[in-house]
Amino acid sequence: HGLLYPKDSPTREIKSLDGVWNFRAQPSLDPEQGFREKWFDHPLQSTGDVIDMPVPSSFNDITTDPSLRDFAGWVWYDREFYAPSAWSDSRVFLRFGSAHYTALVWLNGQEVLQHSGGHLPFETDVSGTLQLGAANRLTVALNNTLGPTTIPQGAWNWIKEDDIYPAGSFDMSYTFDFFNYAGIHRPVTLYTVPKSLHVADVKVTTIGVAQDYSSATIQYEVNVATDTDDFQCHVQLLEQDGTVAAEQDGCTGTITLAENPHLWWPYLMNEEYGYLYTFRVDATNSQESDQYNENIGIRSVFWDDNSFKINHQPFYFRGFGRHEDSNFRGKGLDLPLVTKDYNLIRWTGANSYRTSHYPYAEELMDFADRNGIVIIDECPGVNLEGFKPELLANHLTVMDELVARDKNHPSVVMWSIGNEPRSEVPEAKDYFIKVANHTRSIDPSRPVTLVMFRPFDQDQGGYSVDIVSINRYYGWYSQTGQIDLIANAVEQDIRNWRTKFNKPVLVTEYGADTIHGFHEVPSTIFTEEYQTDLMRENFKAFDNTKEDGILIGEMIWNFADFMTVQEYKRVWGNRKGIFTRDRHPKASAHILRDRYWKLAQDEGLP
Ligand code: E9O
Repeated sequence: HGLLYPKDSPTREIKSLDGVWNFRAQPSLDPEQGFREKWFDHPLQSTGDVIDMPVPSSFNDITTDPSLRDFAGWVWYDREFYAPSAWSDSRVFLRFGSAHYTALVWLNGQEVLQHSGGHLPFETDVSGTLQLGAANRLTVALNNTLGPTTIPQGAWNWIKEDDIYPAGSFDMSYTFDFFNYAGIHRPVTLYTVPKSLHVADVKVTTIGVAQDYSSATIQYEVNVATDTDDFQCHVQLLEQDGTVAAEQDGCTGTITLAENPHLWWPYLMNEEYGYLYTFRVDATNSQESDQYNENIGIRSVFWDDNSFKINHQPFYFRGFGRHEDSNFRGKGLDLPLVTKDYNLIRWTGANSYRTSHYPYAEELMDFADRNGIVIIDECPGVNLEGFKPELLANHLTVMDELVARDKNHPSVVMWSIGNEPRSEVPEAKDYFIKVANHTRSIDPSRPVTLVMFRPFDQDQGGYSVDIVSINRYYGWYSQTGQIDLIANAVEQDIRNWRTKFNKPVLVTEYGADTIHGFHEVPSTIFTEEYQTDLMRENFKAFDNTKEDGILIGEMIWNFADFMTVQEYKRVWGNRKGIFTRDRHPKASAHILRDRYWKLAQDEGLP
């Protein structure tokens, strides 16, 4: 079964279970209590005090309770809902967009789902458990604890009990800086499909775009879940205005659009950026049929040792590293924020971003498709270390789940198998070659990158990749405050990576923490002037290496300020945003905007 995004259609109905749920955190001294007392067997309310918790949202910033903000362990959610009796002719699936990190799910006291991994969807058929025409109770136990083999990794430690710290004191640490927000982060949905057959998965790949754009070919594969083999598929490709561009029978096949197809173009590369077709599938047997409508874009991605191209044209990434992060909601899906962010991205003239450092909500990916924003799709393998077989197994699974979810998004042009691994150790080489090759085997249509940060001569991860991505902080984490040393160092460094691995190079991070409203001339660190000075020096290095055909893109760290773990090096989070956490522009937003629009103009605006 695939993990198609739940959409309604003439044959499918959707019911959202988002809203205010009951919630209870399980004190760390007795993590088993909820399981021992079978909290999933009764309304959570009957087990003791519950509080209101919105879904989707992180739970950390919702209350005033400090122990909940930095909580580690099990939390419990439940809610009641009705399922209409009209659903008796359907199968019903229960789907979570994501829940961080390990989830157990019960429906009416019966365990129906388990999932580990905080950023990808999971679902199951609940037809047998759901009570139609009656009330149902859905219970979720969720654990945000990270360990040595989870992706990403972390450590949960009891603090030794002594005369200073009471029993039950603990801390949780992790290898990355962003705050480990937890909760049911994305929509919870029930959806129906016909009983005897349904479209379980659809995969559509562009396999050819003519050099003169006069024609294009896509290949498709529809997976139908059914018990019999007397069924057929009818597929239609619909233009944005609804007219039929092509149609044919068959659950697998190719379609060639021979008369000037509408290609999917990145933002500012063509007037018709973000053009989407609807790929409509009707699966039918003698009794009933099911329809699913997938949005697809027709575009080619090409890469070799010297170039990266979309629709045969060199593509230079003008972009951002980002986070899913905001006040109150933490990492919970927030559509007003998502929409605002896309408007700000377009305002800067950017054409791309990386989903640093985990897969973002499916709703964001759809926005990227529609807005022509190009995505480097990153798995949650951030700052990995140790490289043990069990970690590798989980890493391959998360790549499977990520590619399964995002394979049809035209915006996704590259997979990132990790960010800043401790890849100077020899075992990193083999580890990342395995992850990269596995990713290529499930999706040969996109290149693979790994984002590296060790010195180029020590790194072992780069042997695995098609595109070398590097994070560079001259003037910040090294030679702090020395603006004059930046340009040459960055340029030389880019050239060194190119020489070592002989692949196109992408700078996926550079930047400086900046408190908006701090000003100083000459600039000193944390002022808005320092951030802009540092950027201008980096730009010099980018221009020189771009001209030599080495650099294929630049992404500033970060789009917006974001929350981190509490530590004395961070003042209310990581402040490298060019927007504040509330999305107010710093001076840097304006100079980035000038540069990105200038780069777009040099390429020739449509
Ligand atoms: C990853 C990103 O998630 N790169 C980090 C970003 C940062 O601002 C973080 O938010 O810290 C930068 C890594 C730079 C490593 C330099 C190490 C120098 C040690 C003194």
